[in-house]
Amino acid sequence: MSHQPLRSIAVVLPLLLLAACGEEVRDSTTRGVTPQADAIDGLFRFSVTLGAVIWLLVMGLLAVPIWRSWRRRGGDAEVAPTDRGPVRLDAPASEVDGAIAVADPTHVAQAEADHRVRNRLIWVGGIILPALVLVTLLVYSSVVGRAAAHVPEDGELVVDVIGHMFWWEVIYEDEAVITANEIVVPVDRPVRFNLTTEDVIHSFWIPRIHGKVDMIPGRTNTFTFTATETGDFRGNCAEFCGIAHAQMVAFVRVVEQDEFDAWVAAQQQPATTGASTDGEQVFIEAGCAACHAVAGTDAVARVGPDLTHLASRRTLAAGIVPNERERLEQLIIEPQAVKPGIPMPAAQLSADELEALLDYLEGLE
Ligand code: HEC
Ligand SMILES: [Cu+2]
Repeated sequence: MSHQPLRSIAVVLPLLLLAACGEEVRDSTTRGVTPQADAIDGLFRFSVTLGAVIWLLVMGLLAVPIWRSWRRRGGDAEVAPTDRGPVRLDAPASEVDGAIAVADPTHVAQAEADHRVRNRLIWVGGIILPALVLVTLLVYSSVVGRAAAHVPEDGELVVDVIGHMFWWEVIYEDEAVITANEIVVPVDRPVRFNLTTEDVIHSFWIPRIHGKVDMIPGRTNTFTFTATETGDFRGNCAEFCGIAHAQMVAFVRVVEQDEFDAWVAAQQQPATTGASTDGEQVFIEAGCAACHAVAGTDAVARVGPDLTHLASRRTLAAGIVPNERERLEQLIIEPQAVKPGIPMPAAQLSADELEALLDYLEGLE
């Protein structure tokens, strides 16, 4: 036998063990912060445990005949008293079996008993047990599915999240707030997400909040959750949607209710444009207003993210770079270098225009 498989195990096993030493994964489904995520995780753990038990059972059953045949060969070699003469160790298995059956009538009864056991094994192990396992999983997963679906609750906050190539539009209709990529919600209050898309199919997935929910053109999928912890919970588009699919990051930021109220109040204000009217001029003239909106100005387009309170966001281009002046500059003059595939043209601006534009954008708090 070649030692190749052993060698592979010797390499892979320590690697797997080492992987367990890693830092705690931030965005793991196993660390839910909502009852809905916990329910889904419970189903996952149950399925894995059940699978492991069944695997051990099957391996155990497989070991029985292997052990028996090993023992039989070993025994024959020592005793082998048949009227056909000693059984040769190198004889084929059928000949060995035949020799034993002729030699001892109790073996016939034994064979019949074995047959009955085998039949019972087929019935129980092949039909009844799998049916039970599948029915259990079906019932459990429907219970979890129901618990994790949209269950209308009093006082829920409604947020529309719309997928775009390659960013997330976020609308709080009742509060008259529009933002992008970073969804702020209060802790301990039911929140309902209405999910749809402006272009192709995307899938909205914040692992610690809820399972994946597809965003499908012409349809609105919903789910409700109640976060029990504050914090920033990250997720990514989970349905391949084009070149920048892997760079389509979303955050759900869970904050205390009063922090949420303050955030909403700030977002409802028109843009603080006082600082740089030159910059606003550049913004309009450079064509940015063809795709972006800034509340309180002539820019009202909704092709790209609403920039009214751009400076209040922590990241740019759907979670790809931190919201800093150099990054903003790079995004404007060479967007493809920041995020290949981004549907935003590079701006042609003089140094003065660029400075004014950056001042303006940084003033949008
Ligand atoms: C053809 C439409 C279009 C034009 C014109 C355009 N943009 Fe954009 N812009 C987009 C799209 C689409 C995105 C989102 C891309 C993504 O994140 O994948 C975006 C993203 C941005 C962002 C990041 C916003 C965020 O919250 O992440 C900024 C800032 C921005 N654009 C500024 C500008 C400026 C300044 C101009 C003018 C010089 C401009 N854009 C011109 C389409 C456009
Ligand atoms: Cu997507």
